[in-house]
Amino acid sequence: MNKITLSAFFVLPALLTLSVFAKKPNVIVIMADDLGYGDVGCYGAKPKNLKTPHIDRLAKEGLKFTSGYCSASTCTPTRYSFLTGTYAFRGKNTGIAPPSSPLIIPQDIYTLPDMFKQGGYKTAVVGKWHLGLGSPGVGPQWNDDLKPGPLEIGFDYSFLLPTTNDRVPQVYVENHRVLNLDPKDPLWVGKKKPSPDHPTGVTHRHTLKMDWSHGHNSTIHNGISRIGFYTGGHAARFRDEDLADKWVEKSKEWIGKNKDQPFFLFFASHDLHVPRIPHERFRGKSGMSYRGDVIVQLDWCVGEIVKYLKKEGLEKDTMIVFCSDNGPVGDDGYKDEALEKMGDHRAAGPYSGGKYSVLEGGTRTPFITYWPGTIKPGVSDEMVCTIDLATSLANHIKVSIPKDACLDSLDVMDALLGKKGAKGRAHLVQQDNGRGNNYGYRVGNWKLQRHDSKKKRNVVVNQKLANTPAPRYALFDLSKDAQEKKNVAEQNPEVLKRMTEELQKIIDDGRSR
Ligand code: NG6
Ligand code: CA
Repeated sequence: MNKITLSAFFVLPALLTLSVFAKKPNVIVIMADDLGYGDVGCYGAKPKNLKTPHIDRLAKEGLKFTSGYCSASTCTPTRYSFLTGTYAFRGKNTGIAPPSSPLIIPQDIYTLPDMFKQGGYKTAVVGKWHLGLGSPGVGPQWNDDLKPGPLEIGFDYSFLLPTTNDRVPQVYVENHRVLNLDPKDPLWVGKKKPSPDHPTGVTHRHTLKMDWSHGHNSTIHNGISRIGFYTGGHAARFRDEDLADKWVEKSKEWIGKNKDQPFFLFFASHDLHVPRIPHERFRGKSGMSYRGDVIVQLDWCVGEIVKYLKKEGLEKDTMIVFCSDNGPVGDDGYKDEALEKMGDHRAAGPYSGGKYSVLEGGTRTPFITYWPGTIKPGVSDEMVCTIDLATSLANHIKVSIPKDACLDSLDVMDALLGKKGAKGRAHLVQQDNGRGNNYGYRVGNWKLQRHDSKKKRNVVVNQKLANTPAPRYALFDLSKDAQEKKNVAEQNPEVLKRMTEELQKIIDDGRSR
């Protein structure tokens, strides 16, 4: 080989590799908690002081989806599906995770972060986890290594609120360890009162800074009683007020350290989950209750992330997906005046139902893709779901997902990028909580509701349970009836039959990809 061919032999592949890598965007998924379709300005929020300029900017300069979904109307199953690309009803124990839950994503399952790592990315999760920690049957060992957890299912770094902040304990978990835990003051977490005189939301209700309305009356920390009991770990405990700041701080820190190769960051905000405790500087900003103020706080976080990307010169190399884990809820267990101060605000936008429900308001949420220079600004009516991100992004960065993984994650990348004529999903299964409850099934403008759970067989209208029990199957035409009020099953027997069978087939087949 002469000199020229020799150098071409080495340099060309290197250049090719470089150009392939240059096209791999960093990906940040910002997942809000309990944020409804109508809760932000760009999706129609009207209250005068409920301003969301940073989220609105993502929508204005990116692609705003009108049919963007999460796959379940509660947190754990949506997050399970987002990270595994598989409908949560196929998995075990995928309903709302209790404080002592072990990791519910089996370690041998191929995940979204595995996919990114295969594609040469660095991966991190910062914020609310709520997918359990520790081995099956054992659960979290709070004073020891907390594993398996995110690091065992594909993340290089994790900085977590382990469950959800209305559940104990209020400590950060960085990688395998509770941060700042003093071994002389071990952390104990349990289901039962640790001693007869342990103060709780029942015995010390008068001392609470935010009263509970249902559940949430066990151990008190920071003047707020929670689900579950704990003692110890005092040096490790955080203030609810500081969570949002911490997520931003840790995200910036991690991006700063990892910006020289492609990265994937799952920014899992705790806003607007209960207890809704905004930082002091956001109090009263929305003119609504704390529920409004934490929306303003969430918006601030989005602004900080974008500002940081700009500062680091990463804005054009980074795709942001903004979404939510389920629809809105008013009173979710604390007396925080969310419902009282809602006024005319329609948290679920034009839809009915919300968190816990298979009506559109339960899973249709704000969903925005933003990638300056690549995604053309606009609005898309294509149907996309958080469950699709695994396959869509894999195909984009040229990673092939094993055949037996991400069983319900469809490639809708062209739709996410707003390419002309690109199609989203043709069908979507929506679920409420764990296995065997209720389903929604949307195909085009048709929406089938299937109510399996006897105890929940009620139609949720505007976040209140209506008296009329729902029939097992009901059919709605979303083009005329976004609120799912008029069951047209009898008038459309063929559609009902077809959709009922299709839904059953998707469940029975064990996969839809
Ligand atoms: C419910 C809690 C609710 C919330 C939800 C999980 C009670 C009475 N209700 O069991 O407050 O924590 O679980 O929300 O305890 S999620 O967004 O994480 O799914
Ligand atoms: Ca949630």
